Amino acid sequence: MIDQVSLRAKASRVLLGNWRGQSTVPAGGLYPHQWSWDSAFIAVGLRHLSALRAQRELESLFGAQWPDGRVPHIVFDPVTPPEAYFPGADFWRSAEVLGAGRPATSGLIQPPVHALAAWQTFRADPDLARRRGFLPRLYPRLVAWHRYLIERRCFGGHGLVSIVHPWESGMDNSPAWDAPLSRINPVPAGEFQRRDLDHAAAAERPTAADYGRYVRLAATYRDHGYADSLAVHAFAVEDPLTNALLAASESALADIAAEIGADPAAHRAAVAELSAAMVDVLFDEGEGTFRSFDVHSGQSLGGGSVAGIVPLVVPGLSVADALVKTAVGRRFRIGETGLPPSFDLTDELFDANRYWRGPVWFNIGWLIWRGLLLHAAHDIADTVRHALLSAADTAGFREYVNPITGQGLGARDFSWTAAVTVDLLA
Ligand code: 9YW
Repeated sequence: MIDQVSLRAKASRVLLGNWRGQSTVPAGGLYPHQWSWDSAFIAVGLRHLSALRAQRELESLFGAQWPDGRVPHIVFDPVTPPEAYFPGADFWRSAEVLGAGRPATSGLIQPPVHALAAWQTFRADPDLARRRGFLPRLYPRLVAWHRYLIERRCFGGHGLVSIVHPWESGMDNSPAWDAPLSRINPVPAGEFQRRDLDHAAAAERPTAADYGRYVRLAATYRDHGYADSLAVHAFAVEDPLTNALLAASESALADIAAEIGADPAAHRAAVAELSAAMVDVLFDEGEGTFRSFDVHSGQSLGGGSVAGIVPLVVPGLSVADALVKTAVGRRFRIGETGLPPSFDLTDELFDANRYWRGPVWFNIGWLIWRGLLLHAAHDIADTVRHALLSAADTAGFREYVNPITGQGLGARDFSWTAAVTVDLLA
């Protein structure tokens, strides 16, 4: 039995302990700055503890938005020593593109879950939000963010957004990226110093070769002034998670537009267009899952990533029943365990302890829980909810857990694990 009162108190302590005045760090040691999609999940939990802080969390992130509309994946805390995280502000050199006087950031993006979080944050305290002009101020920024994705990142000609780096997927070392990443020449390990291994076991993190490839891709983008042309990007992949979250966020933007007296029609149309393109290009009917599409090779990438069932979060998705079937089938076993592994349990590439190659992540669990509710799979959603709460309780708000044993792995006192817990308890 979970003691819900005590679990909520413990989760709140983690979340409030990681607050840094304007935003929340994902985890004190390993991730000492602000991360884009972390802040969105954090706001979803924080809204139950302080609606004001949840609004600030999103406002501070969008305060670092680039003039081209991109929302950077990391906003650097100026008072944290540079050696605390690699690659830091001196690697990304955002000031060379943006000029001085703006927050130092990375030049990559992360999945666009922010409009969804903004709408949830509004709903926690509409009076406060209206008094502060929260949505009228954020709406144009969210629109510019989505416009950047649609206008600057649709390289494949399918009306789908491409990510240009595994870090942009939010699922860094997913086996889904092995093939396109294998074409990249790694920067040798001696030419940069990883900081993640100071905080987590090497067996639970990406390998040295993968890390060298991440650095190569990021440095190339930087050296081209963060220009978005396919010629610059050796890695360009249409990923179901990114596109599904964009569609779900467009649906939230329609609600936001209606609330502030703007026209929601274009947002509703975008949901339908994105969802049709996803089904058309990325859906694998035989496997009952979405797969990424590699723009350079023109090939679908291997299935198996949990990203393939996250499109359950898209309202009105035509293939939702097939996804639910896949979720409860032998590859993910969500109906029995309630814990979605990040990769197919039956695949030889499944690795129960290594980062995005098998472990359960709480933000993904939360998305799947919402998606199951959205498509009326209430019993399975309830199983997921209970399993996530019990895993957070037993393992103590770890970054990820082993899907077989439930053992906690990665960073401790991880913010989105605590945030999702608070929201699931609400
Ligand atoms: C990194 C902060 C980030 C998450 C990503 C996760 C990991 C590694 O940590 O990225 O160094 O950025 O994969 O999804 O946003 O929690």
